Amino acid sequence: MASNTPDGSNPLPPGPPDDGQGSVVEERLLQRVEPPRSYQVVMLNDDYTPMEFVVMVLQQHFHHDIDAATQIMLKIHHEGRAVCGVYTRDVAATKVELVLAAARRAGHPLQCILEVA
Ligand code: TYC
Repeated sequence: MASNTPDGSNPLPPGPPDDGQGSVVEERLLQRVEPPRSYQVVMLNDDYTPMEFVVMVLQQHFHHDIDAATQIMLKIHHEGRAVCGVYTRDVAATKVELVLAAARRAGHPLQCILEVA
């Protein structure tokens, strides 16, 4: 923007350009804002973590009811993995941390990971 004082400073705040005709032209800037990426928390099977513990984790940390939690636990048990939930990155990362901390505290090797959904 051109300055309009001798010392080069501009006392006016930046704003829409003046077209010199008494009207103001506002430029429309093309803004593309990408939606935030989604991240899925995936739980992995192992041979040692008790089924009841996995169901409890799915209820407490992912807010599944007992039936859904049991279905997801059985899917992990049979297929090796299942998605527990889909979140923004920070929420998903925090859930992974909390689940791993709870599992270690209880002495279980349960693993869960974060993947781009
Ligand atoms: N496979 C475990 C067992 O037989 C149960 C289990 C399910 C473990 C899901 C981990 O993410 C898991 N006790």
